[in-house]
Amino acid sequence: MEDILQTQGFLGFGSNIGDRVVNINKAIELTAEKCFIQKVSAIYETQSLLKDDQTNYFNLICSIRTQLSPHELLKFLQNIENLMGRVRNVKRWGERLIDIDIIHLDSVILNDKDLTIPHESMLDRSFVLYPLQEIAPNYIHPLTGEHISKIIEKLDYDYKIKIVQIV
Ligand code: A4P
Ligand code: MG
Repeated sequence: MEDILQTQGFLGFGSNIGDRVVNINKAIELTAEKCFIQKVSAIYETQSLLKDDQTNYFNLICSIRTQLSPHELLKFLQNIENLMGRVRNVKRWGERLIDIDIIHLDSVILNDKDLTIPHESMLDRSFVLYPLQEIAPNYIHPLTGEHISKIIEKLDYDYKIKIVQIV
């Protein structure tokens, strides 16, 4: 019964300040307090969206199951960002200690002032799509109906994505 109530989804983690591996691992550990972590992708290094002189980002996707509603999940994840000391930058797409985005939640289609699911920019972002394909190779986007491999094929730019080898 409990399992039926759980939503399956994908979260995206990003960091480009401080020890990026430590930050992402810490954020996953805190996420696990209210979400069952199913699969975790490798860490991918990418150039910033602004293609400016910010430090490269480390990005990762994980699949989860949770009993939280979409807005409860957003609040919970924003609490983690705050708890970890994220300072919100006035500059759009400025650097950040940790960013946790809800990429997809089951069949949830939502677009209100606080939350858009699936994540509105996921189709253009190599650092979402490659790790998502790694852990969900049969992923189909709920709005376009497209297979993940097709979406990746259509990407205009890959933000110089590469897998980070952790030693
Ligand atoms: N929000 C709406 N939908 C969602 C969702 N699905 N998941 C709202 C999470 N949040 C969602 O987010 C701003 C508001 O988005 C929230 O209040 C929430 O209600 P934020 O984390 O406070 O600020 P932000 O992340 O700076 O905003 P924004 O514009 O959403 O930025 P993005 O799209 O998250 O991009 N470059 C690389 N290489 N890798 C990255 O991960 N990330 C960003 C941030 C910039 N450049 C990057 C990367
Ligand atoms: Mg964000």
